[in-house]
Amino acid sequence: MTVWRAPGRINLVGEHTDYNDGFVLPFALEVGCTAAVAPGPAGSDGWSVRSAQQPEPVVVRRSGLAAAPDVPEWSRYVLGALWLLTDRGVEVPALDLEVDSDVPSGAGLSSSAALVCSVARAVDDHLGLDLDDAALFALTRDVENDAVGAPTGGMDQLVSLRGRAGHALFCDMRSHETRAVPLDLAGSGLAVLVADTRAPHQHSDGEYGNRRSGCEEAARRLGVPALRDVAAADLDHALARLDDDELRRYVRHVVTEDDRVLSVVRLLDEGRLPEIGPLLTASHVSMRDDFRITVPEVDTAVNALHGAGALGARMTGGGFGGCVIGLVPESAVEPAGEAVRAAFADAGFGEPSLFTATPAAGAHPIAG
Ligand code: GAF
Repeated sequence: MTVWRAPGRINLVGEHTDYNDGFVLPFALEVGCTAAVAPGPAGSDGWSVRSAQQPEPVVVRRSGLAAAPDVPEWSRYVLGALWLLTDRGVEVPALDLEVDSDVPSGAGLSSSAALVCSVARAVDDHLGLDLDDAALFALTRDVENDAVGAPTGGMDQLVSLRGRAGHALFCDMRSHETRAVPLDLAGSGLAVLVADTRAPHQHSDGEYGNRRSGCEEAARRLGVPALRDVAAADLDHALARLDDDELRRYVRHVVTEDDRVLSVVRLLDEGRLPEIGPLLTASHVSMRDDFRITVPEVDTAVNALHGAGALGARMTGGGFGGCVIGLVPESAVEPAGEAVRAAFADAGFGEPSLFTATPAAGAHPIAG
């Protein structure tokens, strides 16, 4: 049996920039998904998938994606790697797969990337394929885009595969080159406090796709391959060339967000972690006012964190609910958590879940 674990993630800054070929700065979490792969029982010729979080196993015949049967969505995140490897000419034998995740689902912490990446690494290892970093990344991104049909941008898979303990991962989403950047929270007496708002992700799939196609349309009208190609210094000029207010707001968010990622990376490289706070907050304001992907629960949590002494706070992930992060002095973790709880109670929102997050390792094998 071959067993791998891959983590969920927090994105420190750089939201909705990945599918614009831009920059992101996520870090891997302790929570993750464990995938175990074993040969199928003698005489079996299919693939069987079990999840500790799902009541029914799923068993399918071996095939490529075009011949894939209709199966529950969760299992497509697992079987996707097998379908796509088959399409790429790999003879995938009968297998039994088992997955078990402790990433809260629907919280915007990338439970799906943890699932996809743990399976891809375990299958690669079990079959001795020895896929390189680029091929593993392409496989995991394609599982989500092609086998599941979610038009996501690849950041989550990249950090789940390549994250490093004690570091954030600076990713260039055009070249897919990555560099670990020190994020020594304890050394600065700071903590990343996470507030899972548990706000329902209403319409999030359609809204995500709309933002993505809006950005692509703006790039087309501006005559650039992607919004990454609009330099921050040329932003005003680019905005003046667009007559659609919605597209102008999208462009302003993406261009300024790319710039914020570069600024945060520069500060971290110079050992100036406490100074990134205002950039995190500016990112939130841009998501709220320009990209318009926040919801009242998220904005309430950000305001409460600021009121309780956070150096900066922002929503993390795709938006329309999910988690907020606050960069807070260690001594303020408890009161800041209480402030979020109190603000939620006052607003009549459900109870949020609060925890601190430290940068952990990306996908790694576990003794089977
Ligand atoms: C989701 C997507 F999966 C990522 O690719 C990214 O676009 C993110 O939303 C927003 O930054 O997590």
